Amino acid sequence: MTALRSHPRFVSLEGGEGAGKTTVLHALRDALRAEGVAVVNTREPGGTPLAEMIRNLLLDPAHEPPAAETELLLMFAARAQHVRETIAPALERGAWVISDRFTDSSYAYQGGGRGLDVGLIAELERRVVGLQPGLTLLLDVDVAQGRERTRGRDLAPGGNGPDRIERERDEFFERVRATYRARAAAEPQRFRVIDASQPAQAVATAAVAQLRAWRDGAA
Ligand code: Z5A
Repeated sequence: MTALRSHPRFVSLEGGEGAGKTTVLHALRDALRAEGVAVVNTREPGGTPLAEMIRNLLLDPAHEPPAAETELLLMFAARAQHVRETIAPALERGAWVISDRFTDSSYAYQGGGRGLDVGLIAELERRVVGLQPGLTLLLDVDVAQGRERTRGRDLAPGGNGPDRIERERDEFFERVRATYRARAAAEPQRFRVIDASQPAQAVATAAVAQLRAWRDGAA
């Protein structure tokens, strides 16, 4: 694969910690299924058995911390598998695919957060992934507000505690957020930015409205 192809039935959700992607993922799936449309919900890193194993290597704080470059390449190794085994087959069957995170996360976290070369990320995207969502919904929320939400979840009884990346400092997540916002501003035809500081139901309603508007406009 050497070119980047956009697919109109491929939608990604992006955002920082506690943006509320999980609720939105379910709301988008339910809205499409109510119209009789086949939908595959998936996530990154992950989405296939092998990619989920890579996810565990990446996020479990018990493992040796990967170098930034190792982290980037493992994200792309998982993504290469995810695209070939889950996303492309679903799109070929005619289903919609909604992914909780995709390549924009690598630009935001490994590019913005870790400071890795954006040219390298773009090269990996073009040569290893070759696919881009037709629509990307960016759930944008203030870093402190988002982290407060995940802290509540992680520290609740039965919570798993913060994963390795969640343990980063606020400055890291400020760079992640700034990178997302810059990417959204640079690609307004693909991105829709949703104010994720609202209550969860309002965020989900806004996301469903954006998906419908985009689909009806793209059809
Ligand atoms: N990562 C990367 O670095 N590079 C890459 O290329 C890729 C990923 C693909 C994935 O772990 C980590 O991998 C992630 C990026 C990195 N880093 N971190 N940290 P993950 O999937 O486990 O983490 P996440 O995607 O960030 O999940 P999250 O923190 O849970 O965010 P979320 O899915 O958007 O939030 P949520 O689960 O829907 O909600 C979190 C809590 O907030 C929960 O208790 C909700 O009830 C509450 N919540 C959600 N929305 C609201 C609203 N609107 N009001 C009040 N409370 C809310």
